Amino acid sequence: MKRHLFSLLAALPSLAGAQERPNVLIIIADDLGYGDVSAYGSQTIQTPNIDRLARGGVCLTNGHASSATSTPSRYGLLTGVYPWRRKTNILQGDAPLIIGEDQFTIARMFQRAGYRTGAVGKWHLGIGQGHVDWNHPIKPGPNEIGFDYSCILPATVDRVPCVYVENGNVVGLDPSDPIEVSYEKNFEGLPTALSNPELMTKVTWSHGHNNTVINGIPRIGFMRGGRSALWNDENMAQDLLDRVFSFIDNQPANQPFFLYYGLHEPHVPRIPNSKFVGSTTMGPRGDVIIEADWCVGQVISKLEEKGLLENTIVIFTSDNGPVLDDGYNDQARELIGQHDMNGGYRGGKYSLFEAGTRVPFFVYWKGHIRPVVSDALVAQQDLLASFAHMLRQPLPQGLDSENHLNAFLGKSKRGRKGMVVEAVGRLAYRTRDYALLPAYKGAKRNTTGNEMGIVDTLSLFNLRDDHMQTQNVIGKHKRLARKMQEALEKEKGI
Ligand code: NG6
Ligand code: CA
Repeated sequence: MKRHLFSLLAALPSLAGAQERPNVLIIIADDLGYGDVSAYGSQTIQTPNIDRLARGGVCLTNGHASSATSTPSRYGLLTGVYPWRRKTNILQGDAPLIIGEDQFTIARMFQRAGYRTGAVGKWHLGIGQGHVDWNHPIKPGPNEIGFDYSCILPATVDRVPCVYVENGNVVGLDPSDPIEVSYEKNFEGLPTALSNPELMTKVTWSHGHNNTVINGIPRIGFMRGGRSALWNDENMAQDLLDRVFSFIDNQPANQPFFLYYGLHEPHVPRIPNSKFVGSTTMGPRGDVIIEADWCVGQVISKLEEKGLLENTIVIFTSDNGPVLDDGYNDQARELIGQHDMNGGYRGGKYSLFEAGTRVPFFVYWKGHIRPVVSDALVAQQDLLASFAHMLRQPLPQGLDSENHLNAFLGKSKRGRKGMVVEAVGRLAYRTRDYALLPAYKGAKRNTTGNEMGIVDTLSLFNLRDDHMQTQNVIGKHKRLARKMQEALEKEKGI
C-alpha cells in the first residue's frame, strides 16, 4: 500500500508537468483559403477532419497569416518578427536560409522548454548559404535554427530540386548521379517544357513553370541528375505523413514534442494520389483539399491511437490565401462562380485585400478547450509569444509577437488591437474590424487573376459589415484612419 502511494505520488509531478507542457502540433496548409474548409460554412467542399478541429476547439474567424505569400508568412510564424522588416520574398529552391542561426525561433523556444522539435513538409525559408551543393550535407537548415529533426521539401512543389532533405541530406541520393540545380540557365542538352512539350504528361503550364520537366510536370528552375532521389508527387502526402508518424513514434515517453507539419496542398502543381482523384467535382484543386483533410484525419487518429490526443494542442492554419490558376492548366480557373475559395472576402493569395491573409485558423485541445467561435484578431506570429508565456520562457527584445494564449485557448475573445499585414512588399494596417490600405500604384490583378489589393486613394474598410471591401468609409472615420496610419508608420519606424 505504502509503496503504491509512493509510486502514485512520484507520478504526480510528471502528470502536472504533462498538463503544463502539452505537445504542440502546427499543421500549416499551403494556399488553403478561408472558403476552402466547410468549418466556416462553405457548402461546396466538405472537410470533416479539419472541421472536427474547428468544432471541437477554438474556431478563429479573424486569424491571420502575417503575409499573403509563403516565405514571408512562414518567416513571421517561425521567428515572431514581421517579415517585411527583413524584406523577405518568395524564395527559389536554391536560396540561402533567411533565418539567422543565432536568431530566436519558435522551435528554439520549445527546445529551451525541454521539447523535442521537428519540421516536416514544406519549408520555403531557404537552405544552405547560397550555391548549395546538394550532394553533401547541407547547412544551415531547419536543424540549425531549432529543429531536432527535419524532413522538408526545400521550397515549393513547383520548384526544383524535387527532392526531400532530411536532416540536411537529400533522401535517396545515388552519389554516382549527382544533383545540379540552376535558376539562371539550363544545363546543356537537358530538355525543358518549351523544347519538349511532350514530356508534360500530367499537366501543362499556363504561366512561368516551363523549365525542367520532372515526373511529367514542368517546374520553375533547372535540375539535372539525382534520379533516384526525385520525389513522386502522387505519393507526397503519404511520404510526409510517414515522417510525421515516425517522429511521433520516436518520441521519448517523458518528453513533450513540438512539430511543424507543412502540408503541400493545395499549392500547385495539384497532383492528388489516385485515392483522391475524383473525390470532388472540382478537379485537382478540390481533390487535393480532400487529400489534405485526410492527412489531418490520419494524424489525429495517430495521436488518438498513441493516447496522446488529450495531451496535444493541435493548430490548423494556412500560410496565405487561396488562388485558382497559379501557373498550371489544372481546371482551377473553371471553378470561378462554382466555389468561393475566399469565403466571401475580397482578394486571395498575393493580395492586400482580406482574403490574402485571413486564413483558416483553429486550435484544438481535446478535453481542455470548450468549443467556441471567436473573432479575436490574432496572427500566426503570436503563437511564439503565446506558447512562450505558457511555458514561462523568456523572449528577446524586438519581436512582433504578442501573447494571446487566452484567445488561442478560447478563454478570451480579446486579441490584438492592431497588426500590420503584408502582400508582395506592400503593407496595410488592421484592427479587429477595420483595414487601412494606403494608396498604391501598380497592376490591379496579377497573372493569377487575383486582385492585388491596389487602391487609388487611402482607403478604410469596415470588415464587419463590408466583407468585399467595396465601401471606402474614410470620410466617416477620419480620426480612426489617422490613428491607424500613425500606428502603421510607427511600426515601420517612420
Ligand atoms: C510564384 C509562382 C507560383 C507560386 C508562388 C509561390 C509563377 C508564375 N508563379 O512566383 O506558382 O509558386 O510563386 O507560392 O511562377 S507560395 O505559396 O509558395 O508563396
Ligand atoms: Ca502558400
